[in-house]
Amino acid sequence: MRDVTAELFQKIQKDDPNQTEFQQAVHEFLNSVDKIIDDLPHVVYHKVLDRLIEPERAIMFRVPWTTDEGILQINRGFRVQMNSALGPYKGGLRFHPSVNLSIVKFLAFEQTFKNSLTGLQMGGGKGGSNFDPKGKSDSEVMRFCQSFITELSRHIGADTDVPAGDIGVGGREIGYLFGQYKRLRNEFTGTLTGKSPLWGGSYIRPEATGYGLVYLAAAMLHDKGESFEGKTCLVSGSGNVAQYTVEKLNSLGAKVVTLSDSTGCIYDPSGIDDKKLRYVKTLKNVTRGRISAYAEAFKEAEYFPRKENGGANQVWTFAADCAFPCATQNEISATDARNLVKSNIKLVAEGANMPTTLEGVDIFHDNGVLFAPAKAANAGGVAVSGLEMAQNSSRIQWTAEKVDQQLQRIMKGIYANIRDTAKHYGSEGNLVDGANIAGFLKVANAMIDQGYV
Ligand code: NDP
Ligand code: 2IT
Repeated sequence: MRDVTAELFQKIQKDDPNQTEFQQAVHEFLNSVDKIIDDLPHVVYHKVLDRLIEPERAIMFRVPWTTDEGILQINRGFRVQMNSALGPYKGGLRFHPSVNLSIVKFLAFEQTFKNSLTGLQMGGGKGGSNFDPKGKSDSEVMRFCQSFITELSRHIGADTDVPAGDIGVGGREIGYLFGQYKRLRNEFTGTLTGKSPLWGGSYIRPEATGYGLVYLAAAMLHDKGESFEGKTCLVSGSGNVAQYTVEKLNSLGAKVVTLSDSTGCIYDPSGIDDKKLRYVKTLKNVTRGRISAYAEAFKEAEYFPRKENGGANQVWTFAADCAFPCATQNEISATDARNLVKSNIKLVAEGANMPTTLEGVDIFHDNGVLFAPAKAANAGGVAVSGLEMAQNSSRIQWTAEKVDQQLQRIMKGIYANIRDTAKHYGSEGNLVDGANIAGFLKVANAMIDQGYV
């Protein structure tokens, strides 16, 4: 790294030594920006860089709630309002026991550039809680959501900050959050996205991240004269993003052979077809069971419990053409990346946020794997959230076909932008550089126009 970027990185290491996920996201970003910073007007862009890594605002609050047995509970809530240069803060809420300030900051940082790449008017933010929805009743989740939004409602609004879902926050939670927000404010506005299309949501929002991921990956393959027809694919996770990734891959003639959750993974060499996918959707979205049940329902599949104490992630050990990490951050280590390269993987597209470690990304690049970084590849979800905001502002609802067409247009546009930006700045084929540089320049130029705030 050059002096300016190295100094910035040392600063965040010194200021927040425990924020390892945030440091990782910033490190990857600075590595890309480093390649162009000397060619930009010096003081101007340096001064923007040091503002970009500091959230405009970070809110932390307590969330008191009670169990069905009446036992008093407490959790921590967060909202990091990272950057509003391009529009109201926009980004999801994550409910998972691992959530802390480092994770919310890394997600809000990534979100800022992702939202910029969509071409829509959205700033970057992220929030959540260390609340664990697993094993909680519907009424416990409802009381938690009502308490969470009671505090957060002071800080958000349709023109201020518009939250949505992420890990542990889907349609059920958005409904509970929206209902309480409406009572508190006495207004029906588009302050949350991911709402049901019955009452203000956009068609295709649930599908958007997975579909968008496959649209972008298809555009990459198309550039090489290839398609998904007949390709074997690995997908990790089994939640929202994973489910709709499988659905779109199936429709394009690919065969998906894996899914996973935090307890282990399944391998189904005959492929997770649409009938089996319906089973997964019920298992995960309705009965909220474990993926191990898949191997009991379908005898051709095998279940592999997750190994304790690290080691290789089993999902990435099966032979395939393409891989789609759709669970969580750092689920592809250097060892996992080497395993994928050994089995001749052609393409890796990130559905989750930052699922590949920095070493893993280098291994893919060094071995000629087509690699689509999260901030571009999974932007379809927030893009349709942006379209939901537009529909809410104009108080109309578009058809599913219209939203899907817009999503395809946006994902193809993102791919062309990051491919061409990488080439323009001497990093041809490196879409990590393409996404970081394109995202950075748009946000930075807006900040300069607005007086470096
Ligand atoms: P869901 O809660 O619907 O599903 C998450 C899946 O990942 C579950 O299978 C879960 O397993 C697994 N998982 C979560 N945490 C871990 C962990 N620490 N170790 C192993 N497995 C884990 O979330 P989404 O599908 O919405 O999100 C998945 C990823 O996609 C996240 O990185 C999210 O940030 C990203 N993303 C989501 C978007 C969206 O619109 N929802 C948009 C863009 C990105 P288990 O059930 O056992 O916890
Ligand atoms: O990481 C993400 O882009 C999301 N969780 C979706 C955010 C949104 O506002 O739709």
